[in-house]
Amino acid sequence: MTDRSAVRAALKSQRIETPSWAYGNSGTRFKVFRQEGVPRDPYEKLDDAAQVHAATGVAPVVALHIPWDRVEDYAGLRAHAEERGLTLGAINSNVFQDDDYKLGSVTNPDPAVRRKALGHLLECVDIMDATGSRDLKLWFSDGTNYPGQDDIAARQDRLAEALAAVYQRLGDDQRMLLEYKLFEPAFYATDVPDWGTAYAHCLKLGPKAQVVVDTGHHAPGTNIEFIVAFLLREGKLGGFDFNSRFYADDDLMVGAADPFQLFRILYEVVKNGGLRAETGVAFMLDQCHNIEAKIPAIIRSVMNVQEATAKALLVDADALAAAQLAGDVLEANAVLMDAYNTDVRPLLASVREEQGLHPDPMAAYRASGWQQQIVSGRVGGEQAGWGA
Ligand code: LRH
Ligand code: MN
Ligand code: MN
Repeated sequence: MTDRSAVRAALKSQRIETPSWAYGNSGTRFKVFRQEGVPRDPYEKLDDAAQVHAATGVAPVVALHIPWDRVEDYAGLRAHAEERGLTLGAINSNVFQDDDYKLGSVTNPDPAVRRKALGHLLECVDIMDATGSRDLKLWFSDGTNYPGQDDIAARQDRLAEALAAVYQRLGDDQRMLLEYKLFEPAFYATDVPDWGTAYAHCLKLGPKAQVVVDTGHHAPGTNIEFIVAFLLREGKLGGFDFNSRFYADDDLMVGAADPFQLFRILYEVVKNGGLRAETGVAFMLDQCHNIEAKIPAIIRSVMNVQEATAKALLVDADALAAAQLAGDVLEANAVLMDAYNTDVRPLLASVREEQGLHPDPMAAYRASGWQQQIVSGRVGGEQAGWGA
């Protein structure tokens, strides 16, 4: 039997970090469909994030992307967040949108380009000092398109050199999270293509370097929960970039394409202690809402993570361990599926009510009037968005 009060406590203490870029306009390489009322600057993105937190009670942290969220005064941005009950989360570096990075950023064969990229990464740590952020998230689009284009091993050397310089610059309470992605925009050899490459670099760097698992960054059919269990066991899982995908890096709402996979991932998190705050696992979203309304989509995504977490918490650990020890394959599988097949929506509704929240976050947002307010109030100015 699972301890229901422990389940409720765990659900109340989980924190889900939302990405600033999900609030802005975004699209595919074919078209950006602009929406009314979308934030015009990072401050307005935080105003929207505060609505997600108000409706769900578990989303008080907002990740930033530099330069998309570049402001004059980061301490001021932090104050703006804190006035709304928010804190600033991971600083996502961006060394992929500059002409100089055509052949790579930190792995570029040209040392001047490498210096420029490193300068940006170090600037991101300066920003973390001002925003109070714990995490620097590093994703490199670096790689090659054609066999022979560059020396694969030399690029690893250049990567290691840059990572070491950034690691040196981190403060005592800061971490760097290295994100991997199999392909895109490089189509032959990506420099950080998989968890093994990220893990090897992080292991060499030290305890402040950890791996981040973006659920959209694997080959189809990859067993992501295995990676999660392995990294947690090694103390190297820094966090997640949650989203869901049907084909490639689709960045759709987490839990929309494959809620069973999300459950399996969260089961490994729960089983291996990753929900405990001291492990530092960050539950971040990395999504773009290209055709759906943005704030409700983010609320729905937060709820999807909560539902998968609740199901994972409901797995009867004693019954599962007994079945596993007895070699009872069918019973072990049935114990896991029982939890997955539980309707946890009433449990989550009552947990929210206990926290003084509306039992249905989507209804709470609809009733708040915020959407009408931003549509009529945010006119003029350039709307911020992915790549803005
Ligand atoms: C790369 C990525 C990475 C970027 C974000 C916008 O595909 O997942 O996390 O920072 O998208
Ligand atoms: Mn990501
Ligand atoms: Mn991605």
